[in-house]
Amino acid sequence: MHIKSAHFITSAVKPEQYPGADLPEIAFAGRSNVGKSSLINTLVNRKRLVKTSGTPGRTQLINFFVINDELSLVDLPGYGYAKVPVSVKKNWGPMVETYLTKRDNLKVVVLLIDIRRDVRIEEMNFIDWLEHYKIPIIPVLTKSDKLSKTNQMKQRKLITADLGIGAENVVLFSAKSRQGKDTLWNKISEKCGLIQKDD
Ligand SMILES: Nc1nc2c(ncn2[C@@H]2O[C@H](COP(=O)(O)OP(=O)(O)O)[C@@H](O)[C@H]2O)c(=O)[nH]1
Ligand SMILES: [Mg+2]
Repeated sequence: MHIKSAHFITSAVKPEQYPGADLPEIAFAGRSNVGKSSLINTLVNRKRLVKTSGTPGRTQLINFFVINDELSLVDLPGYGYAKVPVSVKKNWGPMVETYLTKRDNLKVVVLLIDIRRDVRIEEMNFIDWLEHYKIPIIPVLTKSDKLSKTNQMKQRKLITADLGIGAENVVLFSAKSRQGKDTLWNKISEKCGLIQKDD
């Protein structure tokens, strides 16, 4: 994907605050600290389009970005971070569910899971829920550089078995080495009906 422009558009907590819905949209979801901001920055070749978090789980807003005036990217607030106040946790579900069910231009959810971790109940519930609403998912295993190639393959096998999908359906990604960047763009482009122009 050749990135000509990448802009922050707005932050929202409710539908009235969402920007227009005329571009195909991709949402990114995952637990706090999974590497979501870093993944988005890597995808769009920007160091700080999305802030990487010193205090994970604090940003409880839905952030919208536009890429090349042709694609909308959405950074969903991370879930499952223990230090987030209960009041903030309570808002996460309804806010994200409203977004996911009401956004007509949403094409796919990129679901991030740390390659070193097990699949937890939150992720299983979230996946069931996305499937129920027929929202396509691209699962991504983040921070692949933290494991040797052998352990990457082991974890991929374990995690995809837990998710009940084929091992080839998951993208191994590293913001550090950029592993998986082109593969992920290809999958996103396919879901959004974009014509791929490589760098
Ligand atoms: N080694 C390594 N560290 C990463 C990678 N992606 C993110 N991190 C680190 O993980 C922490 C959380 O990253 P961030 O992108 O802010 O996660 P977010 O909370 O999901 O948005 C930061 O310290 C990042 O530098 C990666 O691919 N490899
Ligand atoms: Mg973040």
